[in-house]
Amino acid sequence: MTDELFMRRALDLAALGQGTTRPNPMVGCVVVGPAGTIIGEGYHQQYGGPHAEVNALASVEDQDLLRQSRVFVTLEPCSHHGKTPPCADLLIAKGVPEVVVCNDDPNPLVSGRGLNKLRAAGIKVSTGLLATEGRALNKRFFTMQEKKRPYVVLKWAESADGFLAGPHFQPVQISGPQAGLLTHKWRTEEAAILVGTRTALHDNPRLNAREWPGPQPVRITLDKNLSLPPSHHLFDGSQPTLVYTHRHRDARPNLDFITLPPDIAAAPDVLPAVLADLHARGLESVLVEGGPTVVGALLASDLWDEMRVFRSPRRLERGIAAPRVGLRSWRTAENVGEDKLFWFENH
Ligand code: AOF
Ligand code: ZN
Repeated sequence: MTDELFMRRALDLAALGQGTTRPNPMVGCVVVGPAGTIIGEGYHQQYGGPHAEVNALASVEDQDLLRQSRVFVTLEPCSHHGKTPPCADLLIAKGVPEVVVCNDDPNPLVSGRGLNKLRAAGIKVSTGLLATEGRALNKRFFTMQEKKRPYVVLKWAESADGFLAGPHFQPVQISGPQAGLLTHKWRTEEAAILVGTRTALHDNPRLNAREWPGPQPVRITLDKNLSLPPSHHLFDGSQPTLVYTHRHRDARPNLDFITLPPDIAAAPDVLPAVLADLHARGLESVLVEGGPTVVGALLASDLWDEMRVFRSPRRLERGIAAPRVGLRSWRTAENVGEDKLFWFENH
C-alpha cells in the first residue's frame, strides 16, 4: 500500500511535465530513504533536459543515504546516451540498492536494457506498479512508440439531429462557449491539429489556442490541388503549418508544403501517409477537428485513439451529416455548458 502511494506521488510529479517534455514521456521519481520517508523528488521537466532520476537523486541532501534508499520511477531508467547520459548508470554509480518501476520503456533504444543493466549490477528491480495509470498518463508516448504514428484524437460538435455544418458546408455555430473553451484547452495539449480541405475552405479556421494558455499546435491541412485561398488564416505564417498536397509549392516561414506521391490520392490512403509523415517529424499527437471525410477515413481504417463529441441541443434540420458512431459506446458523458460531451476510447 505505501509503495503504491510512493508511485502515485511519482506519477503526480511526472504530470507536471505536461506539454513541455514532448515527444519525450512525462516521468517522475521519488527517493525513499532508510526511514521509509521521501527524501528526494524530481521529474523530467523539459525536452532535452535532465531526466527524472537525475533531478530526484540530486535533490537528496545527504547523498550517503542513497546507498540505503529505494527509488520509485514511473518509467524504466534509460540505458542509452541520448541528450543526457544513461539514468541506469547514475543509479548504479550512486549505489542505490532497489528500484521500483511503473512502466517498461517501449523506446527501442531502451526497451529492457535499462532494467537488465540495473539487475546485472545487483540492484533489486520490480516493474508494473500502477502500470495502467502510467500508460494512461503517457498515452501519447506509448502510442507513438508502439504504433509508429501519432496519438489521434477526433473531435467534433454535432446538432441534436446529427449535423456538423449547414448545407454545402455553410459554417454554423453548433456548440456553446464552454465547449469552445475546452476545445482551446485541448489544442494546447496535442502536438498538432488537422482539418480536411473543405473544413479549411469553408470555416477559414485559425486552429490556434486563443482562449487557453499553453503551447500552440502545429497546424495541418490537406489541399490536393492547392485550391485553398492564400489569404486564409492557415497561411498567415503565425505558427508552424504543414499542407499535404499533390502539387509543389515552395516553403515560406512557418509554412511547408509536403508533396504526396501521385498514387496516394484518396482519403483512405492519404491519411495513413500523413500520419506516417507526422510521426517521422516527431509529432506525438494530433487533434482532428474535421471534417466528415477525414474523420470517416480515420474511423474506417481504425486510425484513432479517442473521440470527443459535443452534442448540442440545437437542431439544424438539414446539412452535412456527422460521422455515425454508436453514441452508446461512450466511456464518459458529461455536461459542458449547454452541450453534452461524449468521450470514447478505442481499445
Ligand atoms: C528516463 N527518465 O525522465 C525520461 C526517460 O534524448 P533523451 O536523452 O532525453 O532521451 C529520451 C528518451 O529517454 C525517451 O524517448 C525515453 O525513452 C527516455 N525517457 N528516461 O530514464 C526520464 N524522460
Ligand atoms: Zn534517463
